[in-house]
Order: sequence, then C-alpha cells, then structure tokens
Amino acid sequence: AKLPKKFEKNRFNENICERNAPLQHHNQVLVEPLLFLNEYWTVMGDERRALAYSKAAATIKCLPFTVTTLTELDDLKGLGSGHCLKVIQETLERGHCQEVIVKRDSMKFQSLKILSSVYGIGPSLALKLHSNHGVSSVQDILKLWNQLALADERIKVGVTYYADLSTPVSCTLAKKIKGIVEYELSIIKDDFRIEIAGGFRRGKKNGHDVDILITYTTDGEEKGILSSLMKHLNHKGYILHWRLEKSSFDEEAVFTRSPDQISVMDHFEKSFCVFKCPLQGNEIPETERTIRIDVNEPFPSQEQRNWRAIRVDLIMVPKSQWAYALLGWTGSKLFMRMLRHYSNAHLQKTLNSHGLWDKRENKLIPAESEEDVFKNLGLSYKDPSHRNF
Ligand code: DGT
Ligand code: MG
Repeated sequence: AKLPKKFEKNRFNENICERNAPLQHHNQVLVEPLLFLNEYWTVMGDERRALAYSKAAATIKCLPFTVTTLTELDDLKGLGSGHCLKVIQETLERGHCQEVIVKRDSMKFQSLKILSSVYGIGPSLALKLHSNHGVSSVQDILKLWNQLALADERIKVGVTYYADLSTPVSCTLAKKIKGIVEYELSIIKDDFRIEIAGGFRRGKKNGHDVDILITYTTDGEEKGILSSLMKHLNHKGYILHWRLEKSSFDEEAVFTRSPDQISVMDHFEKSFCVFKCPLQGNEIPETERTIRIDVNEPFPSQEQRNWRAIRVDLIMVPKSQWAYALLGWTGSKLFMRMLRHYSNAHLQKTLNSHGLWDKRENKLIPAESEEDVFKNLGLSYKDPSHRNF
C-alpha cells in the first residue's frame, strides 16, 4: 500500500494518547457511518458496542491522509474487531454502508433517539417508556403525562423547552452566557477565573450545552459563591430551572478507596441549569419552532419571545484542582477515557478531574496548568483543538 512518506505506522500505534484528533480531518466519509453506529448503540443502550465504533472513528479521524484502500489500515491499533473494518471496507467500495441505512430507518431507534434527547431522560428510561408505554415522541410524553408520573423535575423542563434544548447552541450564545455569569460573579467577589470548556474549547462551532468552569485565586475562596451566584442569576430572571449539587470531594473517597476503578463522574460543586438566554433581534430564528409544549405553564409563542432556553453547567473548582478540572471538562469524553486508561495501566496513577494520584507513592501530583498535567503524564502537550476524539 502506498502510504504518505511522513506517516509512521509504528509511531501512530505506540501510544494512542499521542495521536492528534482535529475537527477537520481527511476521512469524513469513513467516519460518518462509524459515528452513526456509535450513536445507534448508545441510544439502544449497548455502551460496549457503542464504544468500539467510537474508538474506530477516532482512529480514522487521526490519520494524516485520506484512506483509499483497506490495506492502508493494516495493523493500525484502535480499529477494533472485524466488524468496524467491514463497515469501512463497504463504505470504501460502495460509498455507503447498507447496515447504516437499515438501522437509520429503524422505528425503535428513531423513537429512542428522540426520547433520550429529552433533558432528564437517559437511554434506560427511554427504553422503558418505549417498551412499557408505547411512547415514541415528545408529543406522546405529553399525551400520557399524568399516567407516566415522571418524578424527575428535569423531564418536565426538558419537555417544556424541547424545541429550544434540541437546537444547537452557537459559540456566540455560549460567550453571551459566559458574559452574564462573569458580570454577576464580579458583583459577588473579584479575582475569579472563568472559562468555557467542553466542545467549544475544542473549537466546535456548536454545542448541546455550555460547560463553564469557575475558580478563585486560592483554595477555599470559592466556598459559598455558587449559591450566591444562583441567587443573583435567579433574581435577574436568567434561570428557568436549576439543580445544585454540593461538593462531595474527599481525597480518600476519590483516589484511594477503589484506585482501579476508572471513575468518570466528579465531585465538584456544580449547578445544572437551564438558562433563559436573552436574544437580540438577529439571533431570533426566522423559522417557527415545530414543537411547542405546555405542561403547566403557558409558554409564549416564538413571535412574542426574545429569549431561548439553553442548558448550562456551572462548575465551581478549588484552585489546586483547576488544571485537572479544565482538562477533564474540555474532553472529549473518549480522549479522557484514553488518558485515564493510559495513566492507570502504564503509569500506576489514577487520573480524574480532581487530580493525578500516584498509587505507589500514595500522593497527589500537583499541576498549575494543563501543560503540567501532560508533563505529569509523560505526554506531549496537546492543544484542545486536537482533542476531538
Ligand atoms: P457538546 O456539549 O455536545 O458539544 O459536547 P461536549 O464535548 O461539550 O460534551 P459534554 O457537554 O457532554 O461534556 C463536556 C466534557 O465534560 C466532556 O468531555 C465530558 C465532561 N463531563 C461531562 N459531564 C461530566 C461529569 O459529570 N463529570 C466529569 N468529570 N466530566 C464530565
Ligand atoms: Mg458541552
């Protein structure tokens, strides 16, 4: 096979954490069916299969050339079982993959995809609603609202603002939200640092939510600020719904109790919000939103309103954990998974959004910046724009 001279297969295989995954890559056509199958199995509740496709897609994204024949992929790590390769081969040969076309049309998949896209509904509840109650759409949830007796307050919010919450959030709106939070914080207490993390920090133009990290200059200064901030934001009418999660960080619990368990959830104090984001004239979309739902409250029509609902996560971070938190919340999820696995398996260290724990020395390894974290992991620094695994 004719590979570009510069592509070194051994180096590519050596440590997958050293690969670069940019947003724009050379193999969009091949990655698309793999990402679809990742979505398909996520929605169908088979995380293990979903992960295999996500890893294969990530491997292809990192290739510095456009794949034309299957042999160019021989011996590449990360392409998984033969099935991913079959999907790739068929796409190379026919320009599409039949399995994707069939699965895309599956009624069950389409229903579960819609249901699990509602804020507050995960894949398992979606499956239950579909199998036990024949629910297939957001309208169905409304029709059966009393009968379903969904206890989670978030679902009501998710259904009420479904149209807004399923519309991608632009970078401009994300920055506007950041500006609002920044202003209110400056009234409460100065000397904070605020950063948009998540997909936006990796250079994505759109996102499904806005992930905002906040810290102060020394540990402890952040205490009590998030509750104050929520009071201010509520008072100004910026909040449609929020759920505060108290900090549950405890070094013992987070790092030593089950050091081999790769933990994803973190223990920061955070607020999961639905913002009522004010819009300028030119930001109000021309198209009528298709679904508008009233559960209890009357919901003003599109013409009347100059705001939209946006999902925002506010995360309060103690200064000493900032670098690890920023890395963790910048993602991507798969990149963080790769880093945690590498750290655990090759370095005997546990990585999470709070820090890096040396299991042999039983101590935390401090970091001031993301650059420090990469150094602590023995890896070269990777710009956020190359973390789109
Ligand atoms: P998006 O919002 O669809 O454009 O995509 P992302 O990449 O912003 O994904 P998102 O918002 O689900 O999560 C942002 C990053 O933060 C992601 O890489 C994983 C991480 N993350 C999300 N939720 C949690 C959490 O509860 N704990 C921890 N440690 N990390 C989280
Ligand atoms: Mg996000």
